[in-house]
Amino acid sequence: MTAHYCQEVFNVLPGDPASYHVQSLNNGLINRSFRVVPADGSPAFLLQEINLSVFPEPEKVQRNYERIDAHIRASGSDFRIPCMLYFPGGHNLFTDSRGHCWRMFSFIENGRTLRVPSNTEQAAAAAECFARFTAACEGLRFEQLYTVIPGFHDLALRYRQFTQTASDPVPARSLKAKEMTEEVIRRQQYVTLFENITRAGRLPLRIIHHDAKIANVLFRRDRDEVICPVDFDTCMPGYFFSDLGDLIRSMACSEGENEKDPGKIRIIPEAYKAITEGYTRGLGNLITGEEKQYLHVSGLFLIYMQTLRFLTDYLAGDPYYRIEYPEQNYDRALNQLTLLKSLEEFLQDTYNFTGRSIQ
Ligand code: GN1
Ligand code: MG
Repeated sequence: MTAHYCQEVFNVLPGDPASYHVQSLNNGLINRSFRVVPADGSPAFLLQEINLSVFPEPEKVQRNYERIDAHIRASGSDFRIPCMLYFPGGHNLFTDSRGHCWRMFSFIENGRTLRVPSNTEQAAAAAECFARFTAACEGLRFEQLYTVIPGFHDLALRYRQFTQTASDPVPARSLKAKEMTEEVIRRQQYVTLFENITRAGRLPLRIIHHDAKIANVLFRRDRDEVICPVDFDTCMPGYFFSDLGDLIRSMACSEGENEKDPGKIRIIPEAYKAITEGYTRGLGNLITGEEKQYLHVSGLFLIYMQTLRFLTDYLAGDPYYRIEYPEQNYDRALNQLTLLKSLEEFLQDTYNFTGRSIQ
């Protein structure tokens, strides 16, 4: 899937449509991304096809990006996010004749992404960077952003979606997932805890990235420094634990989320500590006493939620996440459940913390 797939985009861009060199970047589970190099020597750019079944209103996603970018630039912060590029006529989206929807960003050349961090400094730097992003968004009024996916990180909603799907699964899949389904149901206490914490209004709403995994961090190629986060499609008001939890999920784990062998998966204690410290540092004096008190629920909530989401998708016949082989969502769910168990043990042993010990 390369130049031919994107051809209509090049027809509307200046120059010879056949002169664009296209490289597929298979890094997301939702959108498709390409690095495009124009033959005339102008800078490469990132071309993305937005997944319309996940983002049925891409104009809102684009508008959010523009508002966030404008706010950060005006705030005086030195924080930067990639530059959105425009199609002729000043449009930030292009829809081709098949109904595929495209957008462009400047391509950051000296960057790299990691599957797992290779040291705790990387993990701390990435965590601090997402918290600094939220801090840089301070003052942006929530009404200025569209809620692109309602209930996106609502654990209670994700649990309901799971139970509904589990009661009417794709035949033959529920048997294989029986044990995992039971393990997930046994942890329903996390849903209750989530409801107690969020309904009590004890935590401040902030602008949260909502996909703060390591794959969405650009590191410098030549040193362990973060350039910026990427993939802002799900930026919406939310709670700190969403980003801190995804950071723990993806960076305090010995393996990536596509690892098939659960025997290799475990929490890395030093990384966990580096991430929580880095995130706290990045929020600076914005962090509240309640956020500090609930710090350790972050990883539990998000890893549990991701287990539910992969398992739900598996039971439903894979309508949501892009897969490379038939049982991949099962393997991903098992990967996350294994990580969750390892985190539960670690939190209990290190901080005497269980989800049950707080109200
Ligand atoms: C999806 O955008 P992408 O592919 O990085 C998903 C996240 C999940 C993640 C799991 C819009 O992220 O919520 O945590 O996969 N994004 C959406 O890796 O559902
Ligand atoms: Mg994403």
